[in-house]
Amino acid sequence: MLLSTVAAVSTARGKGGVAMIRISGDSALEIVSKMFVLPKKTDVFDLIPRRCYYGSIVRDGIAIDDGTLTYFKAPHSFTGEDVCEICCHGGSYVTQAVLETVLSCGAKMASAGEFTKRAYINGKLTLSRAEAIGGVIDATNDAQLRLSSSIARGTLSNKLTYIRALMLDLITRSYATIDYPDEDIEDNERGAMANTLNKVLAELTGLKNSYRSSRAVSEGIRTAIVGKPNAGKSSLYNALAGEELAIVTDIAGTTRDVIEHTALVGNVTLRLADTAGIRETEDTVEKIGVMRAKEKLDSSELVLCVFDMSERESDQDYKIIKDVQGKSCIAVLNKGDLKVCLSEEFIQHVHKSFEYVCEISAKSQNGLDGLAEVLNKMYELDKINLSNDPLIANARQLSSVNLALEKVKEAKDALDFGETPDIICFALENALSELDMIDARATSEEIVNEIFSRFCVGK
Ligand SMILES: Nc1nc2c(ncn2[C@@H]2O[C@H](COP(=O)(O)OP(=O)(O)OP(=O)(O)O)[C@@H](O)[C@H]2O)c(=O)[nH]1
Ligand SMILES: [Mg+2]
Repeated sequence: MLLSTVAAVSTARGKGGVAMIRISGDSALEIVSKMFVLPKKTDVFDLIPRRCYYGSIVRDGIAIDDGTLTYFKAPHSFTGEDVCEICCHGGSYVTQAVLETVLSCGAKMASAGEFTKRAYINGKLTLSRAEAIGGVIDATNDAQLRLSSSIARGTLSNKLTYIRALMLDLITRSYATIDYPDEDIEDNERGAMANTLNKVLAELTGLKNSYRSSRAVSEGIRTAIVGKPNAGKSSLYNALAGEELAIVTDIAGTTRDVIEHTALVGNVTLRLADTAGIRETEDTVEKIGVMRAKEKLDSSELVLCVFDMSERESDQDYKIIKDVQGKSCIAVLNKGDLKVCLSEEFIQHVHKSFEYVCEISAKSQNGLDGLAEVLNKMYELDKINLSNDPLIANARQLSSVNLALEKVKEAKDALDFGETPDIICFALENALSELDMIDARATSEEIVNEIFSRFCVGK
């Protein structure tokens, strides 16, 4: 248990209907008894936990607001400590006044993420679940919310517990053989251990691969929209953004600056960049635009390569196909609402050059569903249920999975090469401690502090 009792405003800053001040620690009730007056002078210490009480908030003997008080008795609270939550009117000044009253009655100001950190320290949350609460708060679209909410509810933690149990079983079996050094591991025992090791390898590989999908949802993919002038890049950009952000005209060379916006397409968060149409030009400003478009193309992770179906192809179209070779790419055949003038030969060339091809009309927005499907497929989000499947959510977790995977492979090699059980055991114990870093059964205090400092105050 931590000694100090801390408080903070847990609702968002600014003016609102209601604000909530949370107080957590051994002295929560004592602090509240000095500033929250219940009708008929009911003693705060007699409150029934998890029931909401109406009363007055009093500073220096004068009521400054009225509101509600809910008491959560340890360990049945978010932090695992005694918690009191006071809801008052949500003006900035009144909220600050209530918080200051709580602080003057003996609470210390909570630091960023302190409530969640205490929940973790008191065993109410695993580290991956605590991190995911940050993801729920930061979510800006439905896919991100479903992903973070699922991890916050424990899907990843449960999977880790399952893998851990398999590994512990292997370690126990290895120890059993170590205890009888004269006996080698029997053949059927060796077979059973190999089976379990393969299961562990498959589970860890699944988690490792899941990062590509979860990153596409949470962090987003740096995506450049490229093509020759007038192909309809800005029209596509606007259609995906759901807003008329970029200027669209029938004049070739409209876009010069790179414009950026984030949009959810399918379940993939695209960090879109609309760029100038790529062509040879003598115009000074357009030249700079083309140079920036090429830079954006080089630094992007994904390219939406737009072709105009309503016009005969040009050398520029062939050149762009060459430029994007080796990049992760989707060919977008645009203006599907008009008569197709691209040659059959060129369309075949596109199908040969790109793994993914979509036909759309940026103007009528037809075919955008197909583009969303392709994106889900590319990032394997068509096979994943974001609300239920365990996924690795960040680079820290991925690094632990990779290290654990390496050690489990060492254990498997040792078993296959007929090494002694102590060598298998050693590799497995190392694998287990790497895996335990994810839910912080073995994470350093420094890492834990770093994680919680990214939260806002009041969470
Ligand atoms: N019929 C039809 N017209 C389209 C479609 N997409 C774009 N256009 C038209 O094509 C012209 C060029 O569109 P933009 O989106 O500005 O093309 P761009 O590739 O951004 O052009 P630059 O910025 O000049 O490189 C405009 O007149 C659009 O209205 C489409 O799907 N169907
Ligand atoms: Mg444009």
